[in-house]
Amino acid sequence: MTNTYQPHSDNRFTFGLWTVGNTGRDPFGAPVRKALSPVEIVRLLAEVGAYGVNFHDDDLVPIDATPAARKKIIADFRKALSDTGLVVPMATTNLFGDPAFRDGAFTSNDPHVRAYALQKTMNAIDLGVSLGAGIYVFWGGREGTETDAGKNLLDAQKWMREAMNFLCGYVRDQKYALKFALEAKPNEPRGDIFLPTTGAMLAFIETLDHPEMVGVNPEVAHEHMAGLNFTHAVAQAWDAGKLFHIDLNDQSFGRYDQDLRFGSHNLKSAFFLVKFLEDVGYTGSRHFDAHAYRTADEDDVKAFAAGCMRTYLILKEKAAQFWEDAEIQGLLAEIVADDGAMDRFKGKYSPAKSKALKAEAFDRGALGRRGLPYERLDQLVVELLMGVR
Ligand code: GLT
Ligand code: MN
Ligand code: MN
Repeated sequence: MTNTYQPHSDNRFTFGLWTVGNTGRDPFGAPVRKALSPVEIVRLLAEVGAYGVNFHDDDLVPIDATPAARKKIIADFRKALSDTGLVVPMATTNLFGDPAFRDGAFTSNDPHVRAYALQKTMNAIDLGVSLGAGIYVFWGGREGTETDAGKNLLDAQKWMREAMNFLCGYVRDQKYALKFALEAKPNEPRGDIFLPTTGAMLAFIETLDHPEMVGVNPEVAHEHMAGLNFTHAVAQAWDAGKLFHIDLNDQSFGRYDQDLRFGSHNLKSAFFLVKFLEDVGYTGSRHFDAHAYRTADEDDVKAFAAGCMRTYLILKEKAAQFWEDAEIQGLLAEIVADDGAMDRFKGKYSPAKSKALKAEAFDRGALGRRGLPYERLDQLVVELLMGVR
């Protein structure tokens, strides 16, 4: 590996404790790797050059830990952070693992579960903030249904809104400098998860009491599972000023949630994503929410983590090359050419403009005869990615 693609703290590359800590357990088989302690994971991430580490409350402190055990775990974790220089930019709550959440957390039909979910989240927010988190992710894996016979869908929306409003109130009350990032997923583990896409989350946010505190955490795999274009979702979030965090991984369409190494499946869409993030100057965490193949041993897990970051950096270099490539830029200039003749119709509505536009004669046939060299342009991008340009 060359040094050019060495991760740097400016890249804001982060991993969750649950990502490199994944033991390979799946619905069909037992763990294949030993469970690493949070301290061991921090050391592993430091070794491969990551910037930060994120966690769910239960990843760091087991849900049934005694107060004494909790204290020791947190102290050891803090020491590992200061020994390695890793930071904690994001934290989140596990609202899906415990059997209590079998029918959801904030949208469970049981008011006791809904109240417990709020309590668990407030405690987890305290923990995350105490370790430095500035972003708090909400992934509602169990918020959904298998059958719509048993849940009032409008109540579910209302409960979700009330929970977010309550927690925004809590954060404001504590004077925490913390923002929320909502992560959508269409299904798995529920048959259908509520607010299944980034677009749905963006619309929901506008119904909250404090929309300015809440943005999104789009995940590559989750939009790809639904057959959607992830970069388009990210662009919409960016345009709305809501791209607070991002989960990078990969996924092939029509499969279960694979959480593959970034760029390992669809290199071309990974390229357009990296290009977008670099073009707009996204400065948030680039969080890899992925895990190694079940065939991996500990060394291969390190190769997996290093690979996520290296692929990102290589694609970043390719994105710069895209802007420097004269032939590509020539075609782009041709595609977006503007002779200025339509300037008088652009921008805000005015009665005079609408009148002039209605009177304009358009040559519809000529408009339709104009071809666009997208084939040539795309082939150049493919060749750039294949390393022959
Ligand atoms: C879980 C899920 C991810 C979420 C994590 C945050 S946990 O692994 O598959 O997409 O981002 O709760
Ligand atoms: Mn996922
Ligand atoms: Mn995720």
